[in-house]
Amino acid sequence: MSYIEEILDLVKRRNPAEYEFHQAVDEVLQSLEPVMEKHPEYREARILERLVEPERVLMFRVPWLSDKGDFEVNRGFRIQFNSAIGPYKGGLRFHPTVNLGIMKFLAFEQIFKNSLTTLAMGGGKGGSDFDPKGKSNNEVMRFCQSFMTELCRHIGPDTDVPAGDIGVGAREIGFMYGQYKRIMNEFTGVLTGKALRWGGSLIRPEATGYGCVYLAQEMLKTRKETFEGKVCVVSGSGNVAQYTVKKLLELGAKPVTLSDSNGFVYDSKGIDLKKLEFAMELKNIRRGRIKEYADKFGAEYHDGKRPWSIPCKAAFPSATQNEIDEKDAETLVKNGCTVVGEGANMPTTPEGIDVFLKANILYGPGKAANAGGVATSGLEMSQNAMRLSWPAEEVDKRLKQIMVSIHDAAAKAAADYGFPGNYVMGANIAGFVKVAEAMMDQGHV
Ligand code: NDP
Ligand code: 2IT
Repeated sequence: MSYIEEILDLVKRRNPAEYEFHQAVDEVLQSLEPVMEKHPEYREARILERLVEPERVLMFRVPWLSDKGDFEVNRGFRIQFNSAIGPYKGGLRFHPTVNLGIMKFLAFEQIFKNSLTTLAMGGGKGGSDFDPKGKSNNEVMRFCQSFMTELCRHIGPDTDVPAGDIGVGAREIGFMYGQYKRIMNEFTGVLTGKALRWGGSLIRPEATGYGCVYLAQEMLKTRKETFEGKVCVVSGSGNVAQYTVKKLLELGAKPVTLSDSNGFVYDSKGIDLKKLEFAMELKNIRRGRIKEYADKFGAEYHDGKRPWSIPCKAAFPSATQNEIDEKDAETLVKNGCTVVGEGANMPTTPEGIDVFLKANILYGPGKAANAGGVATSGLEMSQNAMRLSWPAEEVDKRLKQIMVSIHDAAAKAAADYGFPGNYVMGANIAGFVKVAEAMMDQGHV
């Protein structure tokens, strides 16, 4: 058994049934084989053994009262995975599928993603199996208040700074911030993704989608191509999907799909700005189903399906983990897809990734492609610390610079280690080395 296999075996034994966590660790560790060969000092210092063990795992009860007066109980999590290069940073996910393995996979990914951003942020993630769907505003508020009543003692602007993810947007961040402030009696940048009026950053709502398209644009440049006229397939219809579509439109591309957990819409005429506005109002305010888009604009609706069968040049999975399997990847490649930008975290299964890599397409893994969101959260933290706010152009310029630097760092690391064009190897290696070096500097902690 190789050293890497030994570590994987240890992770599986020590964390039974945490399948998504195993998958995320497996992918990263496989990429690190050449790094570990080149740096025997990492093995001696047990860097990998330490890296796969979270610094702290918090799991707590979240009791709340429904509108009917029923007692409800959910489970809350915060994984403080690695603080070698900065305070823990990462989103909160509220979704009924949330469990310990999903939280740990997301927090593990976040370590390397945050490292790639060039900013000083460690890796963390949290959330709950609470389902915001179908809940009233007051129920969501009571849940958020109860969640923060426990979480507040574990976080802080220099300790751990949560933000949004699936099911957590501006509304939930507002409710949680209000409760934090009330208990701790301090107005600080303890959460990002805040509303502009009280400490949020311009461009943070747009950042993940915009950043994902910026990274894809950089990948396309290496083949002297642009987005002009390219048909794009996007999954999801939440924050990341919405702003991915918006940026694609600005660059002259033709996005044709959106989806939610019930199915997808295919608009062969293309989703334009007006239709996007409708989808945003539908999803962000009325909180309805994407099928309404098809009903309103006469587009096709495919119930219970994902959009990968629609022929395209570029695909942007922006919903959830493992939404592209081996077959989907084969279909995409067969239909002429040459660019994949992962807005979601770990949306492609390991078998799917192999298909993309073998086909030598421009495949931008989530760690690199969706890092614009957390990077702009980092910029929100900087603005909060200075008690200043930058104009949109300034934040967008910095976001773009960061995405270019992530692209270049991943491309360089891949080439340096003999895997030119392999952004999976590149992102994992570049993200890891900075964290490993910091851990070496700080002793055996
Ligand atoms: P939102 O809650 O705004 O939107 C999520 C979208 O994905 C919705 O359309 C939702 O459908 C769909 N979706 C969620 N879970 C599933 C599922 N199990 N099966 C099918 N569809 C699903 O979340 P975001 O847009 O913020 O997040 C999307 C992805 O991007 C996630 O993987 C997240 O981790 C990742 N990400 C987000 C960042 C951010 O800044 N927000 C930053 C980096 C990554 P429905 O409406 O039916 O629930
Ligand atoms: O997965 C992610 O990077 C996020 N959900 C954003 C995290 C953040 O702290 O902005």
